[in-house]
Amino acid sequence: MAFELPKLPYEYSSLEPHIDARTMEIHYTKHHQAYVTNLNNALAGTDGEKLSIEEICKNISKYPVAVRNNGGGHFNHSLFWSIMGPNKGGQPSGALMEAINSQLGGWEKFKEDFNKAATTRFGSGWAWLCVDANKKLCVCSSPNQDNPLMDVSDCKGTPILGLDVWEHAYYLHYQNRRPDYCAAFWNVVNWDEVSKRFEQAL
Ligand code: MN3
Repeated sequence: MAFELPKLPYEYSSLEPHIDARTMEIHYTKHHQAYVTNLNNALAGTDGEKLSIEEICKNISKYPVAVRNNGGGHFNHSLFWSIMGPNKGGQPSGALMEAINSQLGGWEKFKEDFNKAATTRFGSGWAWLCVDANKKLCVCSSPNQDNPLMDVSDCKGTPILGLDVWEHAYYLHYQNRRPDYCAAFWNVVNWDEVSKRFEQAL
């Protein structure tokens, strides 16, 4: 079965003023769609067509680079849309907040480390909050469309929060001001979804 663009759970304009509607529309309908189309083309006629995107990522070293780039792009953007939403932001609660406090040095330290991962990633890539193999939270970044599920990744784990720092994600509104985009991101994080992913990863 071919991979499909997941439905966006809100309007393009829903994340304004933090992420503008035009950026959302192009990002979703052009960039993400291209990853899906190119992934399907790269997997056509292979056993990969029967697998989930997570299973493919976990064994990505066995696939051609087109699957790594486009499969990563599909997984990463599907996660990205889901962990944002209108009227979100604030802080997580419950078990996730307790884990941030006990494992990542608290809320402010976590935000600082995540922002640093996002702003210092050279070129294109992603910043992540993950649950690692020991069920502990960790913050890291990856280049291009790699992600922590991939067996080739330096940073490994189950991503529960991700921030796209490719220029296509912010250039129309923020131009070269990646730190401003990273700061604005906190206003649209859907912590209920991140918490759900945290519980599932444990
Ligand atoms: Mn993108």
